[in-house]
Amino acid sequence: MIGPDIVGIADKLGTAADTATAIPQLAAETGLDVDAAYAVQAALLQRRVDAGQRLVGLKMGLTSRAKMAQVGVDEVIWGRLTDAMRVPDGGVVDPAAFIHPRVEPEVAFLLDRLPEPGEPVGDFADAVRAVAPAIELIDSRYADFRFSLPDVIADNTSAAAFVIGAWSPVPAGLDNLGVLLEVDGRVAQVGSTAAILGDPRRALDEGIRLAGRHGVRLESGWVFLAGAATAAVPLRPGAHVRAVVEKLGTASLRASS
Ligand code: OOG
Ligand code: MG
Repeated sequence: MIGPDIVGIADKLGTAADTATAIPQLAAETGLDVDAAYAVQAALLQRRVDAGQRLVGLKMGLTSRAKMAQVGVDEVIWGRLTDAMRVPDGGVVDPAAFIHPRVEPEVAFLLDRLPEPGEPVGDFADAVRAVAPAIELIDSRYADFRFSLPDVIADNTSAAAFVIGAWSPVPAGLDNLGVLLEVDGRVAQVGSTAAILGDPRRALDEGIRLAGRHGVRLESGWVFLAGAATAAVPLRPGAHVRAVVEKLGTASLRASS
């Protein structure tokens, strides 16, 4: 049996991102299962590397109930981050470069010494050099921001851009820190780091395990986004967005008008 056209599907998704043009969902029609969807994601990353981008880390998706409920998919997923997706803290993004951008508050880890594949993160403080508040800008390439599990995996879990605030040493407890997402100075979402798999540190264990299944090993110096603590909100032109994480500080971005 001939399987789905992995590179052809990656090209469709890559072009949709490059031209900020939504496409219809494609997993059902092309017979894409979860494994084939991760193969598409890898091909999509290769396309970016061929265009001169560099892999700088991984991101988790749907590690909180709020996110699962918002998109109607209830499996933890992971995606890839490149240098071109990084926006400096306080930087400006052009919403017109995206299809229907949304922003969400996250916790980022700067990876240090990673355990061997298959080994759990024994001492988190050894595995992680620093932690920071972050904002992820997600932009599903599918029309109406609607997708199935393999669709969203193939689409690199809607990854589009990210902002990381100042790094700090890992504090004693990360499991119940208050999280706010502010838009134009008003609170748009309220949550807690407890929403991220009970403790964002668990997201790292999951990331190592799930990416390991596809032969991807996390590396020292990589950024790791643990997943949003709250639902995402649409990014409107001119908006000023700030994520605040108790003890860790803030990360912000502005959308040009
Ligand atoms: C999928 C990506 C989810 C998160 O932090 O949960 C994600 C989506 O919502 O489009 O990045
Ligand atoms: Mg996210």
